[in-house]
Amino acid sequence: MNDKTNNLDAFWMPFTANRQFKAAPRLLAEAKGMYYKTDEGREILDGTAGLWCCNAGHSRQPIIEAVSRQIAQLDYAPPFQMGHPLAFELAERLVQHSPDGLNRVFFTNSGSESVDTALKIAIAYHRARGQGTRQRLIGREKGYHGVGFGGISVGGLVNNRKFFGTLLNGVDHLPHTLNIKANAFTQGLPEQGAELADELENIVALHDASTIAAVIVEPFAGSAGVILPPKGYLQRLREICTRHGILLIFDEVISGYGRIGKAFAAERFGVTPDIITTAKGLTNGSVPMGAVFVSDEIYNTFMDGPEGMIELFHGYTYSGHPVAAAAGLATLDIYEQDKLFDRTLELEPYWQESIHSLKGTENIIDIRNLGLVAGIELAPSPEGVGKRGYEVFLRCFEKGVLVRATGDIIALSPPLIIEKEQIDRIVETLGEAIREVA
Ligand code: PXG
Ligand code: PLP
Repeated sequence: MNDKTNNLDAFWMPFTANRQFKAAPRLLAEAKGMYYKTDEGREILDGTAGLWCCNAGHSRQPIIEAVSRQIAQLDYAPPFQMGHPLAFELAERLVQHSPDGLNRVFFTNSGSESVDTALKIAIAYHRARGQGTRQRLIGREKGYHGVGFGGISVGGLVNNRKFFGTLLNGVDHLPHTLNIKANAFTQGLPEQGAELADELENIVALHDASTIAAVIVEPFAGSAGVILPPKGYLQRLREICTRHGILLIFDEVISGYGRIGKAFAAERFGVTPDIITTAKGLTNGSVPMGAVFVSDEIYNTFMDGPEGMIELFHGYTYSGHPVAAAAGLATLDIYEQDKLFDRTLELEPYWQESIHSLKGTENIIDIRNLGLVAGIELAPSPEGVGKRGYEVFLRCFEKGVLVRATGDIIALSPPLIIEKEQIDRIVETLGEAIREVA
């Protein structure tokens, strides 16, 4: 075998410019709390909670211990027609945090699988209650719902779609809600744009409600560069869905588990969907796991046939994996004991003020924030879209701060354990990097 660091050829990296990366790799070797350490021993302040997932900070001792204990006691148990206690315990614990009425949990291994699961449940639900013509799925422009065929079909990021054929049939899209002209530099939710939800009425008029199963949206769009819902927008979507018997799915893979100061964005926004998809923060990023929260009404509809019948022909080898379940339980303990969701709300004003202090910096054309999330949008460089964003990301990494660039938008989503001095450091570093790259 080759020596352990030098041969990077075999691993085809996801969503990465492989040749560029392998020519100048950035390798993370350790993590603790708010910091990564590179393979060269450089400390990197984590401004992104990994990839929006390590909400309680890195390598938390209770999670390490729970996972170690569990793998020694029960490494794996089949989830089909068999069970193990921790999966039931985790589901029970999770529904204590979910909105009223969403008391059933289906386990997956990722956000993409959670989305696929939710879309399939939505279509099968309508069929189970005699409305099998409801098969259409409505997503939104700029939406990100993972990379399965279902998710990219309802998703609205063109690069994630255009290379992969014809995708699912019967999908339509709402318009996105980004309107920099009207809402630039708004702190928190934008005032303008609730009426964009009314576009759903036009889609319903076009296809007829009897053909539509579900609408799926991120409560705020993460991957597309932090696009927030205008005030009243989600309420309107909810009303229109209810009026037409269409299920509303919130994809909370990023917004869940405290990112905007409540267990779920549904609670923060006061809008209850019929299904919530989650992953990432569920196990603090430590072991892959996703969870789909489903309303009692949906679950009960499936529980109607003969008792010996399998009600849903769907599931994963690793649904409710014991080691992931142990990680999930330990993660929930930390969220609860450290009151990290409340902490997020408490820090939000400081975060907002700090991030918006960058206003006026050359090339920043918008700043958006909510909870412990921010999107800083840069004017594209004349040399091409995404170039400036990538350069800023690199500079920040060289200066010891991890940020995320999607195109020319810098997204920030630090662990919820962040301290004010660390917020200052992220904002200062980012400001410097943006000025240097100008
Ligand atoms: N739905 C949403 C809303 C997401 O944000 C997924 C589904 C898919 O989850 P998995 O676990 O299959 O990756 C996501 C994932 C970014 C970025 O840079 C965001 C995600 C993944 C990778 C990068 O913003 N979100
Ligand atoms: N492909 C094959 C050949 C399989 O046997 C299985 C599961 O048994 C799968 C795919 C699905 O794998 P998973 O359940 O891990 O999603």
